[in-house]
Amino acid sequence: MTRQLVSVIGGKDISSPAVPYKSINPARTGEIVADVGLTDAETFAAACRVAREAQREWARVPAPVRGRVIASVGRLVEANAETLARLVTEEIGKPYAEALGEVREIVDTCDFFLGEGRRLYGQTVPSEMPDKNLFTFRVPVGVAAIVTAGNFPVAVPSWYLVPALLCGNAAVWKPAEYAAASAHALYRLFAAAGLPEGVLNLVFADGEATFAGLDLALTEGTVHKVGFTGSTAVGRAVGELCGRHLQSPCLELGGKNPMVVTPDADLDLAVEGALFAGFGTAGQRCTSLGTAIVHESVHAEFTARLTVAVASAAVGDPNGDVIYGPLLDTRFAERYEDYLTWIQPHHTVLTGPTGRITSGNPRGAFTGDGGLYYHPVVVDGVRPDDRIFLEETFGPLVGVTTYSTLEEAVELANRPGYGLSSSIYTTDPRSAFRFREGIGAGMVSVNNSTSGAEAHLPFGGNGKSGNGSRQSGMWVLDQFTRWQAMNWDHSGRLQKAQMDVAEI
Ligand code: UN1
Repeated sequence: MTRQLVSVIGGKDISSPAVPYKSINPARTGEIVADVGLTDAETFAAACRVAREAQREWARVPAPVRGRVIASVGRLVEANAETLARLVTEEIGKPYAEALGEVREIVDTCDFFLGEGRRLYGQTVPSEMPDKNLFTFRVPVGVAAIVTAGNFPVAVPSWYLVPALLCGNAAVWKPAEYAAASAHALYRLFAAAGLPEGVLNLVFADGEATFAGLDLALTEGTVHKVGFTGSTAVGRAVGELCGRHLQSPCLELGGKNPMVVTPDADLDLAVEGALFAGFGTAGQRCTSLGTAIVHESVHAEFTARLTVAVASAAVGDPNGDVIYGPLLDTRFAERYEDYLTWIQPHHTVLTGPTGRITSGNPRGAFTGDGGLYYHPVVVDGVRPDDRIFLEETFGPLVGVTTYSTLEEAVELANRPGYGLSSSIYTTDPRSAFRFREGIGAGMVSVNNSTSGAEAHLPFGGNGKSGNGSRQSGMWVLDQFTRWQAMNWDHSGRLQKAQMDVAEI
């Protein structure tokens, strides 16, 4: 029987209003994974009110005890890892091995933050006056509204939810509709870990209801931090909305992530890196490779080897041993098909057909059930003003261009104006450091993939990739707490800062 899913607010299922939505299996588009009831803006705002109430109590729970709840979340996710990963594979077509890795990333995040419950350090700061003490405290922000994409339907939400809850906030989580079943399964594991009702709420809503609901909640003062992962266009709108309410959101947006290949690079490694970064997850990571910027002296060799590697990579059933499965959802497939029209006559497609794999697929993809499978595409001869060079395509497509000096490579790498991830393949440490200094990205890999960040380094971007906010590790604490400064004068007299400074 198909799953019937509705929002959960204050621990209760909210079945009206419920606009019907079907989450489908992208490997078999006739198969419904869940019937989802999408709710409206008023219900979104109601969830924020419930969260606000629950948050006051939750903030009073000692942080080490909150850390124990996070530890239980980690244990429960670990115990249910295979079931959760299978569901992710079924719902968004992510190969099972990758889905299991994604679930692992939740456990890693819990491992990191359960200990933070015993730290959450503040500071003592010297005063300019005698008999006066200065302190800082981390204070929870209040309610976090978390709006997430479906390409990482469980790991990326946990990057927000785990630290937000650990810090003493409540959360209203609005996942992508097309990943509703995966989100609901993760929500249930959080709830089973002993979170009080109302501290975490799950709201299924479309974009319009979410925006209107957020606007309402921000006006009412029941949301204090918005976390958003998704496209640059929507992120801009979220940023504008938050700005009107004097809030700075945590924005994790798109990427056009470059890889530079220097003349001295290990080309086998570079090709393997390009294959994984460009085609892993069907190129649908925000950290996926966009353009390979290859030194002109190794361009012919690099493209020849990459073409061979791509030709032998299996695309198909995400339960099998494949590099990637179907695209996430029909909406994404349609958008990707539009990006394919950006391929220009001056480009050279090195890999054969570019569109949907419909029949007679040589790569072993199971096409009979309307799976959203697409050919891997490598486009050579990309120029810096091509749309394919400048914009994120979010599909299995990698562009290739050449450079002659490292300065030029850095300039090309920065040109699209995104700034999430980047990589350089080189055996020369000077090139690696010069690249790091010049690149505008928040993340730099040397001899490694643009994608696949570990869950305890700062994750985030600049420019069109975000507003400079960082997720993961201790850096995300600054998103979910605010610094409170305290001064305590025990001199018995009114000492005035700047006016009563002690003289030697
Ligand atoms: C995303 O696509 O939104 O670095 C996040 C990576 C993953 C996360 C990607 N750990 O590729």
